[in-house]
Amino acid sequence: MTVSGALTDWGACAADLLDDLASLSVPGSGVTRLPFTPEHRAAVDFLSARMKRAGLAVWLDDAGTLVGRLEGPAGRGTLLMGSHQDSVRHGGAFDGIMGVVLPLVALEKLRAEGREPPCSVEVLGFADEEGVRFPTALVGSRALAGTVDPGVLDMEDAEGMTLRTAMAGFGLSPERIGTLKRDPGDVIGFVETHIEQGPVLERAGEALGVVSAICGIERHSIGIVGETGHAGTLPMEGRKDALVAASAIVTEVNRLALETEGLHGTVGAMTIGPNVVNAVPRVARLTAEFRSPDDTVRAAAGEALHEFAEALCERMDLGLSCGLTYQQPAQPCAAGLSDRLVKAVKAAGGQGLVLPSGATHDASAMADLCPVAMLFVRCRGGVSHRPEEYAAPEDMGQAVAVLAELLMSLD
Ligand code: HGY
Ligand code: MN
Ligand code: MN
Repeated sequence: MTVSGALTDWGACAADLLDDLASLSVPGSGVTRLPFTPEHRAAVDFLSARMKRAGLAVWLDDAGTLVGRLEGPAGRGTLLMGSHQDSVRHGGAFDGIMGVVLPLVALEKLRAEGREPPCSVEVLGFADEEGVRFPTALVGSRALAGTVDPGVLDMEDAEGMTLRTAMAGFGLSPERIGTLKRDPGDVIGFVETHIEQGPVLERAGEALGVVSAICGIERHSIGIVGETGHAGTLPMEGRKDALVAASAIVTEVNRLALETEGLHGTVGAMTIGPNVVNAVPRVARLTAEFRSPDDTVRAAAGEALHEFAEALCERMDLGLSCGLTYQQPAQPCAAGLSDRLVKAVKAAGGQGLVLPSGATHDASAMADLCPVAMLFVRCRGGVSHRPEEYAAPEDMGQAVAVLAELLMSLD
């Protein structure tokens, strides 16, 4: 904690906490903290202690969401804040977790100034937003919104462990995730603070921005089965090479996205078998992801890809399984809450820039429960999902001040 007289450098305080949290990771480059793992447990323990020290009541709900609650005046409702604790593999130290730390530090700031929010406040740390370990995502936020599909509990990670088993092993009762819906009558809204993960604020010379809308996303799991054989003796004619088909699908995802306005398409994960240098690949498993601010554009791309894969595997006499495993519609942010954020950003010296989000967030799921707004923090070089991801302490300090003023504006 950096303290100079009565004035605390809240940005430096946040940076110190994020430094500590970044070490709660699988060893290796960047941060790797997947849901329902020892690293997740270490982050929950670290944040719980800090929340208790800030005077919050703390618990872990049965979806694995860490909740820190500051009770406010009766009948004044609750403002929910927070983001996700999980990271991608070899990711950055800010994506998600910064959105748990900054509202917590904002509450510490108000407490240090002897100011009490005019409503109850909860700081939430969702377990799994990235969907890296299991082929689903937003389980925690969807549980609070009452939209979670219990079927996701049977989804498996790469080791064959189901989400249900992983959650039970984390000390949770996963069968209760359908009971966690919050009362919309009590929830004022959800405000998520997040690193921008793009270059817009840096190019505009702005520390903070307010999100207009969050893009939609869908993910497809694709499995291809052919025949293996000796790389030197199996004739080229008529080979049933699963990787040749997978490569054509990767190229098609890229072509669709390049040729369609406002569409992003990515194959980020693939495995092949038997994966040996001198045998023809028999199986290939890959995930194809499409994103767009326009849901019809995104869905059309998903359908086009399915048709392409079916025709290709028919031609090559290969087995194909292709299923949509995750989707989240595009989501505009709420005008009222966003306007309050813009006002607070301007009061902190910013322009109050408003920009769309190409990344997806828990706020999309929370919008089924309550009004949502997002505060973006400048991201150095627009780099994210990489160890070099970085937000400056002074920008985080401004965000803390904005969140504190937003809370006090709810009077
Ligand atoms: O992939 C995303 O947009 C987010 O970081 N989960
Ligand atoms: Mn991310
Ligand atoms: Mn994120």
